[in-house]
Amino acid sequence: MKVFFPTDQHLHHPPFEIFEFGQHIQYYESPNRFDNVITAIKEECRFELLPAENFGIEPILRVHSPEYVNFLRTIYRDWLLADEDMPDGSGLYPTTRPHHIVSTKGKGLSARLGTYVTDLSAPIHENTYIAALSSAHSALSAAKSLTEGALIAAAACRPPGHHAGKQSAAGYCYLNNTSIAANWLSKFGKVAILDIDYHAGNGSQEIFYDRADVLTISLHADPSEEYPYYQGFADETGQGAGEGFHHNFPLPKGCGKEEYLEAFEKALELVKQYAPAYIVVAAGFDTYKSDPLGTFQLSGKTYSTLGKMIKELDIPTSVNLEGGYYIPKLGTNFVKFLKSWLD
Ligand code: SP5
Ligand code: ZN
Repeated sequence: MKVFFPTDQHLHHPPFEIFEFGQHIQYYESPNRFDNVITAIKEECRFELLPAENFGIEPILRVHSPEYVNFLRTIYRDWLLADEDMPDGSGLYPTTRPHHIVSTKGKGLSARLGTYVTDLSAPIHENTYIAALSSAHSALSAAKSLTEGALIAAAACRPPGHHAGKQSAAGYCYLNNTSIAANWLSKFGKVAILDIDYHAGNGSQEIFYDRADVLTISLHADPSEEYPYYQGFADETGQGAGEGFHHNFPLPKGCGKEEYLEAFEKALELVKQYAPAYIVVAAGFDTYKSDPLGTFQLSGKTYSTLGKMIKELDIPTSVNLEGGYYIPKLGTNFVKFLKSWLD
């Protein structure tokens, strides 16, 4: 099995995020996550670890607006050039967030930050854009393997992507790796995105909400209680041509294996009915029992079960790493999931 990795992920390493009550805490989405994953991948000789191929900017611009991509590329440099204040190594956090109304008058740096960054867990640093690009390219590389005949391929994406919208960074995400890969694959046939991260895949939901050629399904903690709070409810089912092609499975805090598998079976039934040519999994492991950001109670064994159940559909599948913050077990959980296709 080919597992692609983003060559520039290490360039993005924010020192902190701003948590509830304004606490500055260590950035959960750290390069240590990636190191743990790569170590685990290297221990299994049936994985072939490969650097991401460069697909250029075009497949990214088919998902994200040019203004937003340009913002990611330039804001840090422009901030420095403008000689604006920034404590050493802090990175850029928005101080305003215009909801719905985005003024066409405000072209200043703070206006740009507030326009495109939705929350305080997606700071922009000097090389954030470069790291995010390489993460997207790793997802594209895995997708490409499927068109070359692979039944399974994976990408150790970092930074993750599923909270990034057409023009918004949020929740550790800048470019929506999974959506970029799914959109690229959609040229070759119908695609289903299956999002099993603890948090709702709101970015992917937004991106494909009015499309019938990419089915989006997300299983996650009920957004009434958990990030991203405003999206991921069961009655959000798509619109226009996309009506009926989005499904959310909000699950209660503390959800265990039984209840999770029940929802997962329903989700797979929907995938089966849709009969896609490809599946793209947004694979977050923050559903793990020890995850510091999650409350679900899944064990490593459950990830093998989930992998096997997807494998049984016999549809070419690419797996992109999303969240997962209990670092000591992140790599083994990812590997347990992937090994389902090898056994
Ligand atoms: C890709 C991904 O998994 N992003 C997750 C972003 C979560 N952002 C933090 C939200 C605040 C969570 N509050 C949890 C309180 C734990 N005591
Ligand atoms: Zn998550």
